[in-house]
Amino acid sequence: MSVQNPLDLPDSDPFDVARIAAEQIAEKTGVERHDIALTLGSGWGKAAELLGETTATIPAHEIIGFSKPALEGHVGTLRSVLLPGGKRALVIGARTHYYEDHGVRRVVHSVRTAAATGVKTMILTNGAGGIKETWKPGTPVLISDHINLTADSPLEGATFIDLTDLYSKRLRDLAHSIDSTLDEGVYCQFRGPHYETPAEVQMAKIIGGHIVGMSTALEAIAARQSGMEVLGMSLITNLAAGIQKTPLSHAEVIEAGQMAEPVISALLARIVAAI
Ligand code: 8IG
Repeated sequence: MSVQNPLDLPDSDPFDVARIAAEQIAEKTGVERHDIALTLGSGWGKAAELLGETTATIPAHEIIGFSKPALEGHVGTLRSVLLPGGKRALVIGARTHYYEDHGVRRVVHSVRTAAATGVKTMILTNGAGGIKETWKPGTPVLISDHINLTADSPLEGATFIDLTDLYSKRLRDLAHSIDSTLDEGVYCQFRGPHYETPAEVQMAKIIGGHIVGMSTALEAIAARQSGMEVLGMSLITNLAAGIQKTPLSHAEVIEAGQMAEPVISALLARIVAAI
């Protein structure tokens, strides 16, 4: 664990670090406030180009609290995008995963920073495994709720936050008005980085899960704590272990993401334009 990152210092306040990060973003982008933020997970990256005009691109590690990306296929940049309607979007292409073992503060730092830049709508996207057999690789799904199986939380101390309607019904309805065929599902966040065993996938199904992944739930909790409205979307890149008969491979997951990317990115851009 790097001691250079102020989030790792026990007496630092993660919200102070997020405020400084937001000031640095304002300075480097020339944009005082952002309205919408998007975290683009695997398969969603092309949306950055389709949303509007990119007016600034910053390597995320130049901003306080951000880590260098750990994973191939994850672009470590923050972009400021001018949307057609005049709103400003902050596009986060630098996700720190829980399995990287840098602690939850670093996992949710981008979300807290987005809130500190003025963002009211947080869009969290990911690549994930599907439990519903009717979903094919390449299917985008709205997240309707989550089950957090990390046994961790971004909240520190006795901070009680209501998570009813965490994944905004209003924003899901809006997404449905753009594409009425969009299905919804409950996202189960596992710690990873291993994929699940078939028995774990069956457990997730029995407890009410439809999607298995390694991000998003902790970020959504932090987004709600910061008062933002959350829209969550998963790209089903593979059926979960045991649901699909063949073993899971990271290469296949990347390939399914690349195939679906133009279609789902265009869909996301249309949803954002309607917000
Ligand atoms: I892409 O099948 C992707 N991410 N936990 N399980 C979990 N995460 C994933 C999966 C999956 N596919």
